[in-house]
Amino acid sequence: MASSSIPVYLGDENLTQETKDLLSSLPSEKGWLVSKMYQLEGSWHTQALVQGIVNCQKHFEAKDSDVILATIPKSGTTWLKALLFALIHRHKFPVSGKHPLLATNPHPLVPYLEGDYRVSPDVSFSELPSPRLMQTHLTHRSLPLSIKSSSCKIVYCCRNPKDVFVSLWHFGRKLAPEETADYPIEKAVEAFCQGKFIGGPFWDHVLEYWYESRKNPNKVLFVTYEELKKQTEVEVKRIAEFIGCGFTAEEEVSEIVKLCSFESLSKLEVNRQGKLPNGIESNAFFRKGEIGGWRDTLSESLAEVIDKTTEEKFRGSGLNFSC
Ligand code: PAP
Repeated sequence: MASSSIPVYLGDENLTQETKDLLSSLPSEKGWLVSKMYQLEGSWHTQALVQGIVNCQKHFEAKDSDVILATIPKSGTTWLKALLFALIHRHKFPVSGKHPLLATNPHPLVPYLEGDYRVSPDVSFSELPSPRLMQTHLTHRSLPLSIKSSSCKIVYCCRNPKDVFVSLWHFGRKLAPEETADYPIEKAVEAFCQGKFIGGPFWDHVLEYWYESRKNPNKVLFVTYEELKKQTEVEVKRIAEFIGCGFTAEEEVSEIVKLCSFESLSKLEVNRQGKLPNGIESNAFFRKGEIGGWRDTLSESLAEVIDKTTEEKFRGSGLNFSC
């Protein structure tokens, strides 16, 4: 397919010669969202993201006070961005007031590290209030060294792989209808299980952070979308404690939970209409927001294919997803 049909945010503008040289040395494949994706350090990315990752690895300097949200796409990024933003800034922005989340989609409120570095290495996060809150889809192994060596905190959220796949499937069809039109779901499941999708493989991404969280629980907090959904207040308090802004006995956590819930955020005008600065429609990040929502998209046999791969990949790790 001609590159002119690729949405702007997946395009190849602003690529430096250095990136082009690097891209020509990387394994590449046709993806189900983009005509071509490239494998860098074990994961698959668009060409623009490869440039963003390299820039970010070279130039990003983490501070000890930073909080980094890490996810593989479709695992709860939007929800956690909202929750972490509301938690960290709850004294500056009380829920009872004119909260930024009422007027702005969670994505622009929390910078996307390697995404912001796509166009240029000259990125400054100096305008961010302290503690700085940023988000990444990078694997643990690809994180800029300063994130690993500083005392900054990493909150990692994962989600059951069938819901991740289905969420990604619908997102892809909405974002790039022409690119995905001739991509049958059976082929997409196969690609997902082989790890060949933007951000994949799922398994390695999750396992790397899972083991890191066990090795270094003060550095990496492992959260699941499912637990967050089932006992939101408990999990939100645990996250707040971890990032150093725990709740006092008098403080109410329920207001933040309500503000950031799927029901509240998805109804807001700002999340129903318009586009984000990167050109993606704001409402593309709010679809169903359920546990086990995969059932209305995946046949039993395709679900089994993902289950079987999950079982193989997670065997012996202590991780499993039963929903
Ligand atoms: P991203 O990584 O591309 O930013 P991400 O936010 O992780 O996407 O995933 C979107 C999913 O989170 C959607 O799931 P679904 O397709 O299964 O419905 C979206 O509905 C869900 N989601 C968004 N906001 C919330 C929220 N506040 N609470 C629960 N789920 C949410």
